[in-house]
Amino acid sequence: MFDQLSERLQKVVKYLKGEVQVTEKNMAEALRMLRMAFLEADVNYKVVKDFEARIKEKALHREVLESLTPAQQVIKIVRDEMTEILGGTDKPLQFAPAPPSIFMMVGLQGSGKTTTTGKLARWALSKGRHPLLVSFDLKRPAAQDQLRSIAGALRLPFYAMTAEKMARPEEALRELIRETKDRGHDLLLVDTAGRLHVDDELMDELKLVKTILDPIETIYVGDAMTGQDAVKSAQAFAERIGISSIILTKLDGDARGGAALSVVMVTGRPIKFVGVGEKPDQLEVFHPDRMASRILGLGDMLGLIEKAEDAADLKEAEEMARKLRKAEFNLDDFRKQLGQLKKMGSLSGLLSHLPGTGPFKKLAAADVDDGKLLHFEAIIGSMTAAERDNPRIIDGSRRRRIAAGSGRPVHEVNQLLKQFQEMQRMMKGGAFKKMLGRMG
Ligand SMILES: Nc1nc2c(ncn2[C@@H]2O[C@H](COP(=O)(O)OP(=O)(O)O)[C@@H](O)[C@H]2O)c(=O)[nH]1
Ligand SMILES: [Mg+2]
Repeated sequence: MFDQLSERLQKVVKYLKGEVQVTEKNMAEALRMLRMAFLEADVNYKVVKDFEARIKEKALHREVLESLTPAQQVIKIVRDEMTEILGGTDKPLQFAPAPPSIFMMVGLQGSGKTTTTGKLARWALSKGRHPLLVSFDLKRPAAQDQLRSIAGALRLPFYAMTAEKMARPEEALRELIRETKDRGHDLLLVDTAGRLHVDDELMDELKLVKTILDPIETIYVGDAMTGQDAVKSAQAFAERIGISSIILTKLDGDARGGAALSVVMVTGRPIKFVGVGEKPDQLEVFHPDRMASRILGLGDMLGLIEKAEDAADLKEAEEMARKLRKAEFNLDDFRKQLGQLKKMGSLSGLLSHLPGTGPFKKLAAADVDDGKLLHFEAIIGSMTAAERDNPRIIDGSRRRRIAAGSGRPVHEVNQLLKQFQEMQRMMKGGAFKKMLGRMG
């Protein structure tokens, strides 16, 4: 995957690593190398130009991260920009609030729609969904059989759509949705016909189906090996039908990477999965940041970059550890802890992975989910500074006031205080101090 591009970009990384200082001269050389690598990878020209401009700008005004050399900082900028090009943060597929969720697959013929429909069904199954598969490719009889046999291999039901039914498309599609619900499916995966090129007849047909089905996801499936052609057709589908997500297939055979590096910027839609082979399990969730690091061959530097980014968090964690040792831990600290739960996993979760922390396992099990986290924050937010500092003064009437102030029931206030006390009690206990000692 992206071997050729990766090789070229890793040369740039190596070049920069060899430089102690970032000068105008070596920066220009690095940018030249980057530009060449991208153009040779068949990346959209405009994307390359924007990318170069942003790297230049950021390198000039780079924030100084201690523990990274100037050259490493430039590498980090390149990585961050590549991540942006690939879509930035992870954007998972959407599911409808009221089932069934409908995913409609669109794309040119041979792009991998039918295969990917099967792969996606398998993935959804592993996430506890109950998909139903249907194919709207009615002209080629083989298309129905292909999806039917994919469904069979997954032991999933297949809905047989026919040209006769589709003579009255509105009725046919309503019946399909009714069937989906009646059979208890929460996900309908709709495979569609493709053409060798974008044509009006197909676009009109797909538009009609989309209007009636009103899918929560319209997924463009593109063959990465066709490079900029896949990008152009993605753009056409985006403009004429409207797409919400992209899946690129055949990345296993794509050494250049031009489609992946252009399609998000050109269409404004995220890549959510990539196909890396013909087999049903050869579908990978797409993570822009990991992909950027992989292409740049930054396995070794990744830890370093993360460490630099985490430096601030680290300082805070050290402060927390000091408080824990002295058992000065109050509700303000507890709140900070809650805030970091999401980011780095909870303290208790962390403890549960260490040897000799049996007594803390219970606390780990009591971890709060995201919704509760918000409620707890609201509750602590309704306390006075004195209450946060010394929760022992929170008596019955204070509990009722806090509950009213935060819009949460009293029992939840009690629950929070109990959880806090439990944590405090454990920290004061000998086992915890011994363990902190072992951790250094
Ligand atoms: N190597 C590889 N082949 C793939 C991938 N996805 C699909 N294919 C192959 O591409 C061909 C066309 O796939 P198909 O699903 O029939 O495309 P459709 O016409 O869009 O429905 C088939 O031979 C698939 O096995 C992939 O990720 N990697
Ligand atoms: Mg097909």
